[in-house]
Amino acid sequence: MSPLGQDELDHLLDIYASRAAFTAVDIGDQVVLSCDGGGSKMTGTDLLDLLESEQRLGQDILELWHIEYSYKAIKTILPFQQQVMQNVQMMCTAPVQYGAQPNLAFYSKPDGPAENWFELLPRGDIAGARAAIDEAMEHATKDFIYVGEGMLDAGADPADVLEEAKAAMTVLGDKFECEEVFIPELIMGGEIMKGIAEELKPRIKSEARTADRGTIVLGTVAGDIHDIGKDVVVLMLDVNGYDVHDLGIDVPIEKFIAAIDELKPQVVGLSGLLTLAFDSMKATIEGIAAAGKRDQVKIMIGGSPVDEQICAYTGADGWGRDAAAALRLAAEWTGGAA
Ligand code: B12
Repeated sequence: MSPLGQDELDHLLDIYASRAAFTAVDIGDQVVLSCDGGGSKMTGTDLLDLLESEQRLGQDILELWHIEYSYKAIKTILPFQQQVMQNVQMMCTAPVQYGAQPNLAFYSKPDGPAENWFELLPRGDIAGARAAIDEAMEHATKDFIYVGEGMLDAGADPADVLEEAKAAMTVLGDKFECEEVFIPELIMGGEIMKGIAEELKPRIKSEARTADRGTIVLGTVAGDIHDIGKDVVVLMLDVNGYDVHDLGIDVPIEKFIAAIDELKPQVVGLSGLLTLAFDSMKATIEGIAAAGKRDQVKIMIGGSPVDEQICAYTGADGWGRDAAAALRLAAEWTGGAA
């Protein structure tokens, strides 16, 4: 596929920036489908046109996006999108992607309810600023849960809701790398993500199977304290009937070995997000082998930077991109269906 020329890029920008409800553009074999005008402008006919274009042009992803799912905007958009989602599910097989991005500034004055920390900080009111951020985070978490529950009501897979939230965390990570946000924002993002997972847990649990499918030990390897992704994996394995033992974060090799001794798991999962974690994973797997226990367990690794190459480097039996992959590996290794 040849790269787009400047004219075409400008044209695309016009489309994305336009207030039009739906636009289908045919450039070569591609089709760009865009819904940027907010929910209220899309009518049944637009939806049919969109689906027709999509099927005719072979596009299999339908995106329903709204950038700012926060505070004021969220409540009016969601019911509309729920309906669209239900229609889409009845009429075609296109996966529906929701966009949700946290913007804490929307929760502070003058638009939102919390005090504005950008005003409080220069006045030296650090405690007040901290309280205002906490308040904003509470609102943001509630709004995410509102969206999450709405998507579930409309028939979305609970795991997809968590994956959507994960996508927002990836954006945050990229911004951190470019020095657009800093550690406090990472912490806030982490808190929000944990809040979402916690709130969705009962909902996911009630929909999942509960058969006893085997024992799994999981932990974040030594030197790494990231646990949000590991917690999601633990949650998904747990609700799918595995007896999961979470060893926590920064887990030393000896603790994994002791857990294998005591709990006799079929599967051990190692999580890690730092580049440093690769060596820790390798050392953990070598430690398990040195303790004579390597053939007693299958070992899977995961975390955003992990791939096939890292899997080979560490000596793990498999790796997973997300909780669904962890579930597939566990099922394969314990002789069940994912
Ligand atoms: C939130 C966050 C934090 C929070 C963590 C809070 C917490 N309780 O976990 C805090 C603020 C504490 C933090 C600290 C640090 N962080 Co940080 N953090 C992140 C961030 C933004 C999001 C991570 C996250 O939670 N994602 C959401 C979850 C759901 O996704 P996930 O973890 O990928 O998990 C999924 C899959 O990977 C998979 N999975 C996960 N585990 C497993 C296990 C198995 C077995 C399987 C099969 C699958 C699997 O399934 C999960 C669900 O889908 C990432 C950015 C990123 N792109 O990942 C940076 C990031 C990981 N952090 C980074 C850094 C540098 C740090 C710090 C060193 C910063 C500092 N200077 O102090 C410290 C690390 C301290 C330490 N020793 O660990 C870098 C790492 C760079 C690198 N290559 O090493 C990243 C990539 C940011 C960046 N782009 O620079 N961080």
